[in-house]
Amino acid sequence: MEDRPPDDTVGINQRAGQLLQRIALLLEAKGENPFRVRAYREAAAHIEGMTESLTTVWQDGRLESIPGVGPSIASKLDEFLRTGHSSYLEELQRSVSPAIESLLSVPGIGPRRARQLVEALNIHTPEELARAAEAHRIRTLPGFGPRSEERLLAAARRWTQREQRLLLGVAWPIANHIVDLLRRDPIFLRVSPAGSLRRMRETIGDIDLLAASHDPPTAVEHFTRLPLVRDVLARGPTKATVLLETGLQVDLRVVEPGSWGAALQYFTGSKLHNIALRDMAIARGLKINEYGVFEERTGRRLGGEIEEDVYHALGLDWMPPELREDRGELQAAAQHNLPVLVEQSDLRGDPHTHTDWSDGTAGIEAMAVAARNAGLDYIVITDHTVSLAIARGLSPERLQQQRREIDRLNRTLAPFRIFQGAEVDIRPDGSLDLSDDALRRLEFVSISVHSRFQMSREAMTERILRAMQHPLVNVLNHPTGRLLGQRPGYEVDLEAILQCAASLGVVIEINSQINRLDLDDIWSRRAKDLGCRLVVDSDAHGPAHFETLRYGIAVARRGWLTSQDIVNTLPLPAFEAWLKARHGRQAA
Ligand code: DGT
Ligand code: CA
Ligand code: CA
Ligand code: ZN
Repeated sequence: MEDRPPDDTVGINQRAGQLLQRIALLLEAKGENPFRVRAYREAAAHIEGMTESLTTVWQDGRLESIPGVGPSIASKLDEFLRTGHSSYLEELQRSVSPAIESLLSVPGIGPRRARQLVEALNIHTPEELARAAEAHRIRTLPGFGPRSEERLLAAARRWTQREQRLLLGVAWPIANHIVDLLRRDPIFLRVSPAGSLRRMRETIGDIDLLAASHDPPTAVEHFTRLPLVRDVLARGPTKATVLLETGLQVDLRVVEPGSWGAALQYFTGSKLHNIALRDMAIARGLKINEYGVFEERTGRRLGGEIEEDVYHALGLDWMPPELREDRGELQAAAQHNLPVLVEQSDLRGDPHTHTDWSDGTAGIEAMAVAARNAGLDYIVITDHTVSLAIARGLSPERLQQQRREIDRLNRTLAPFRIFQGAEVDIRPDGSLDLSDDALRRLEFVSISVHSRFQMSREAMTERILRAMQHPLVNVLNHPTGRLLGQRPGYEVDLEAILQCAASLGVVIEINSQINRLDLDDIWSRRAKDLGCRLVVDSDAHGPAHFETLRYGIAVARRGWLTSQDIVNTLPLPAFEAWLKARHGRQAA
């Protein structure tokens, strides 16, 4: 997907989607017709899922061909694409009180509760909400109680104390766009992401870029004059910090080409990795810094043009940035024992995708074609099951209808292969949301917790352990349920779950959705050590979402995983054989 248009499909489509989502929220706050609210949300979901840039669709006069977009929404998109803002949104913001809007930003507070809190208790901000909950003033309101007060308190605290870190999946496309722009400018000899972005951490504090140039001051000048720069916060002869139009902060440092490698190593970090590395250097009578590697006694420079110089000088193998967290990578590099990390191009299929049969935005064929264009040989369609009503979950009858369409498409799309699976809901008692008969008719079963997150740790652990015992289960999805920046995972004994998964042969998911990345890096590594195998999948709800596989792969790499650890690196015949072998174990 490297032939992305320069205006960055994901960026503009996501910003337009966010605009419509905000309008929907404010309309909801005003108690507007729910069908109108839903139309905005539906249009937003479709736009966020499109592979084509919204700009192109708009220029071709095809806005109204987008599902959910009628003349009224089209006119708002038109203004947004022309001017970058929406007078309709601004008008709505004027008519909804800032207090309501501010309270709506706390997860778990809808318009009705927001209005109630403002009117009854004169609460205007998440901070005031937290204080009122601490003073037990909320439990007295009609419709609230001690439990819901406790939950609101936790949500308000999380909101007010949330770290202002950006999702990797938001920062990465923007950073790469800037890197592309700089690389086209001949004053820059080399440009690379650095810092946590190059290490592909799940969230990013600020974007760090490194460049090499024979003329650093002019290079810095060119950087600060990029059109997407709103403000220059700091500037020197070799570095600058700028604020982008989007509010993002970017640090650029420019070095002479001779110290490129040393500087790249230094500014990639992590800080802990660098400190450990420096200690190793001192023990060998060496000194390393952002200019190079030096002999302590003589001051002689041993290298620094390429990153390998730094590691090789210490007898270490070069290692991928994802490993540089001081989690044993230096010892492994010294023993020439680093793992050969899985790469995105190793993925052969995607075992977690949705279609418009449930809450996806595209048909089965469009999803299959998008997966094929992303270089995959097979996908599993895993639409939701009935208990997930908001996602229009499928009944056994609907699943059978869907199967006929999948069979038909498999005849026309071969050798590409579509498998029929389902993302089966785990009920609160640990039973599955489909009968054994219906499960047996599927080719693949993955299971998820989507409800009752507030159970006790023991009950939640029991619930998931019981669900995994079902012999037809292939994969446990997003095992912790966390949403980055929104909610922590539910309370659960993950260690017990991973142990059980390893012994049952249930595969653990690394979900690539940019706000899930669930399991995370540390637990993925633990899962492997306990004997689990994993999948890296997109949970795509639209054709554009296969791009997010990059972020799930980053988690796997940061978890030291190789392609042998990831089931969907199997070629189609081997994957099919794995499904058949599991399916041979009949449900009791
Ligand atoms: P972030 O921005 O919070 O996501 O994390 P980083 O890792 O990008 O950290 P940042 O932006 O403060 O610094 C970028 C890199 O510069 C960092 O990964 C390593 C290097 N660095 C920064 N401060 C220090 C330091 O005090 N000592 C050493 N050895 N390296 C540092
Ligand atoms: Ca940074
Ligand atoms: Ca920085
Ligand atoms: Zn899903």
